[in-house]
Amino acid sequence: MPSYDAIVIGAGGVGSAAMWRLARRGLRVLGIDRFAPPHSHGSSHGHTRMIRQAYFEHPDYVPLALRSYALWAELEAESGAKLFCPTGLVEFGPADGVVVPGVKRAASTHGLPIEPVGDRWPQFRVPEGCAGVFEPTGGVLFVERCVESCLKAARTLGAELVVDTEVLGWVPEGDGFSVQTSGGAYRAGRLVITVGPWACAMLGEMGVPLRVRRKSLFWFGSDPAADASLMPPFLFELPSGVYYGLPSFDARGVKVGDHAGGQPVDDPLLVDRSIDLQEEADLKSFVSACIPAVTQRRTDHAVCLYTMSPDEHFIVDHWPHEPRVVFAAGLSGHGFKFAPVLGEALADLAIDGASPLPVGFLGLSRFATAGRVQRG
Ligand code: PYC
Repeated sequence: MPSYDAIVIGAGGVGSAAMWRLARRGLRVLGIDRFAPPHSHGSSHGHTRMIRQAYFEHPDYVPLALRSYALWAELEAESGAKLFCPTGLVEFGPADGVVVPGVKRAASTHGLPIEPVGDRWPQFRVPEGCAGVFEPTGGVLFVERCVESCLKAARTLGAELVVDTEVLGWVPEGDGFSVQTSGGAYRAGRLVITVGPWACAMLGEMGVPLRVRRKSLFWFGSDPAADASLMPPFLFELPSGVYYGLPSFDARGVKVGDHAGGQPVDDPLLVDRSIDLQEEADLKSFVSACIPAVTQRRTDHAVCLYTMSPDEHFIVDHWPHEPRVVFAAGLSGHGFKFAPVLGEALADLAIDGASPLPVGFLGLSRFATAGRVQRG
C-alpha cells in the first residue's frame, strides 16, 4: 500500500495550502480530491475573492489575516503567478450595525489603518443612514490561481495529488491510518481533513451541526468606472441583504453576490446550478440603487457553496481522541482569504500537536456545553 507521512483529504483552498505547508515542513504528502482542483464543486472558485485585515467578524481573526497576507506573498514569489491585487476595499452600513463598527473595532484593537470613504468614489451611491469605511490594505485574490499555485508549490516540494478519487473511509492502523478510496488504499501517519461542504456528516458526529447553503454569483457588464484600477471591492450591509462585489477585471464586468441568505443544500453533489430569477432581480436592484456604473446585462453566473458553522466562525481542531488527525470545516463563506494560514496551522497541529498561530478560538471546545457558543 502506498505510504506517506500525511494525507490531505480534499484539495480545495485550505487543503491545497495544507499540502504546501506540510511539504514545506519536509513531509511526504499525498492529496486526494473527489474532483480535479481547482474545480467549481465546492467553495474555491469564481475568479475573485476579497481579502481584508480589519476583520468585522471578530478581531481575533486579525493576526491570522496578517499571516495569511505574508503567506500569499510568499506563494506569489515562489510561483511567479499574480495572486493578489492591492485595490483597497470599502464597507458601508449603519453606524450601529455589524460591519462598520466591527471594522473599526478590529482596526483599533490591532492598530490597522482605516480611512473615511469621503467622496473618493462617485461610483458608489450610499443609502441614507449608511456610514462608510475604507481599508487601504484590502484587495482581491484570484481564487483558482491561488489553488493551482498551492498545488504547484506542494508538488515542487515532492507532494503528490490523486484526483477524481472518492475517499470512502479511514481507520487507524498500526501507528498511522489507512485511507480507503475509490482508487485503492493508502497509508499515512497523519490525516488532514479539509472537505468543505462534505464535512457535515463528520461534524454532525461530533455534535456540531453544519449547514450548507447555495450561493449565487452574478457578473454584470460595467462602465470603465467600475474597473479594478478605479473602483475597490465593496460590501454593503443593508436591510435587504449583505451585498458584496468585486470590480471588473475582464469583459465580464463586476461580480456581485449576497453574503446573507441562500438556499439550504442537502447533498453538495446535487446542487441546482441554474439561475434563480429572484436572486438575479434582487442583485440587479441592488446595483441599480448603489453602483450605477454596473449595468443590468448579466454576463456570467456561478453557484458556490457556503458551509455554515453554528456561530459562523471556522472550526479548526484535532479529531477527538486522534491527535494526528486534524481538520478545518465550517468556513461559513469567509474562509478563502485565510487558506494559507489555516494550511499552516493544520500542518502544525498534525505534526507538533499544537500551533503557535492563535487558532485556539476556532476550536471545537467552544461548542462543548450547549452545542453552540456565541462569540461577542
Ligand atoms: O470573505 O470577505 C469575505 C466575503 C465577504 C462577502 C463574501 N465573502
